[in-house]
Amino acid sequence: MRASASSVSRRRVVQSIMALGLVGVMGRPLRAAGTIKPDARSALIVVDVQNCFVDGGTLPVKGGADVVPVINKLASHFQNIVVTQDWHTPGHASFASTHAGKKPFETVGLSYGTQVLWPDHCVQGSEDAALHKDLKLPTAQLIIRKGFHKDVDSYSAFEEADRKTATGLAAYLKARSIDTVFVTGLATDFCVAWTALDARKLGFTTYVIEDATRAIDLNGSLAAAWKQMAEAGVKRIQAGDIA
Ligand code: VGL
Ligand code: ZN
Repeated sequence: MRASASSVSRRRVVQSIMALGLVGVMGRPLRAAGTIKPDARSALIVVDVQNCFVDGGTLPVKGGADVVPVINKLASHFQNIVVTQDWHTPGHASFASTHAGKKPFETVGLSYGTQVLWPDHCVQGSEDAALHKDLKLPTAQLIIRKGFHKDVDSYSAFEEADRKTATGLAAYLKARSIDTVFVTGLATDFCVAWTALDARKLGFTTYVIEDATRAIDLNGSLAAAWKQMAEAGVKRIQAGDIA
């Protein structure tokens, strides 16, 4: 039996949707696989892929090392790559050990607001603070270190936790005409989220590549971070979405 005109055109529509890879899976937003193409105005930001945040480190993030091969592969798609390092002084204000009677993962009030307290981690110049040995980013152009003021933390790669002190990253990117950032690394719900939220605030088109991140997830912090990022217009994508 010959197909009717309407069934032919319906089939064509279905075929072109399939060809574009626009097949939605369980409520995920429809997006063609491999269709986001970073250009000269795009930068990959690799947040805190350091020994401290993987197994054997001082503040290990579950599955943290799994992001390394994903990020190494993503790197080939980017002309601009920025790497960050959490880079604390000994006795840093974000360390529980600095505050008498406090334990890691409790909070304390500091001059700029509530601070989560962490185990001592990523101390400047230590092996713990070094980049993961398997991270291969030979084309990266900038390493930005943050959290080096003893009394102020800095989850964000753009602005310290006092919400006043800039790291200089925004000016660097803008001076180089970069208007779009793709954020990866550790941890999704702290340094990645704060970096992505600040990027939006500063006017960058902002993507977080979810499978190139891993989370700490402290008291629901991961769900809260994704909600805040969605509200701020951060685009949540997967590594396979990048062409
Ligand atoms: C981070 C907690 C403390 C992070 C840094 O990189 O997400 N988290 N310092
Ligand atoms: Zn830190």
